[in-house]
Amino acid sequence: MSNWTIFLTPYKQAIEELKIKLKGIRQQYQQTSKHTPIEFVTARVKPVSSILDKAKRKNIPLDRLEEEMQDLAGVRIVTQFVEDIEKVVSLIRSRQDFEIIEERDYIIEKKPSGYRSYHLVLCYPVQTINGEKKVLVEMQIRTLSMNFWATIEHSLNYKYSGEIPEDIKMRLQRAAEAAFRLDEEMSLIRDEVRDAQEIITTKQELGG
Ligand code: 0O2
Repeated sequence: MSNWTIFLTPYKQAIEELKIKLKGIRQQYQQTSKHTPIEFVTARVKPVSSILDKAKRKNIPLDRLEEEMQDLAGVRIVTQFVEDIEKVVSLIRSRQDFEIIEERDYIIEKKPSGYRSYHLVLCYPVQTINGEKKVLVEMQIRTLSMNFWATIEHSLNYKYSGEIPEDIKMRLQRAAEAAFRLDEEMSLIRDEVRDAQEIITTKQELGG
């Protein structure tokens, strides 16, 4: 690849636009004092060193990255409750400004590591000075609890270069189960939490 900056520019633009759009959704919920299904949004363009590692690992030729590496651009939406994930997915499905080309549900079917998250691959049109360019964007939707687990597991994977020792792997599996139970417990008290949050939002609006 002769110029990574130029190659990755439309991906950068796609994630910046998606961040603004998702923050817009969050604000609209807050303005109506309704519980927002979006707690926060993060996004990144994959660093060149990670692109090269993944291309090597998955045998992807560098001239096929656009088509075959679906997460050059990544957007992560974090929710409070598992039920919010469905809400966000249906909001995304109803949009007219991009196309969904794939959905992977690692919540119903968690990964062997214990990883849980809902993945969507979008085909997102970016307007450039040379016309429209469609890029793939991977969107990950997960709860705070799933995000906590995935963040810790990701750091450990990095530390051990993907070869996490068996005893730590087992602890991670147990932690994944605990994270799952936490989501279940939180769902059970969801209405109470939502009422409290709506009261807080209304108070803030009244300057109380
Ligand atoms: P990053 O930027 O470091 O997060 P593969 O990449 O081989 O796992 P595939 O088919 O490309 O698989 O897509 P998949 O598994 O749907 O999504 C890949 C991304 O999901 C990963 O990106 C992670 O962000 C996340 N992910 C998937 N499995 C796990 C897991 O077991 N643990 C954690 N912590 N995250 C996971 P990358 O490539 O790791 O990049």
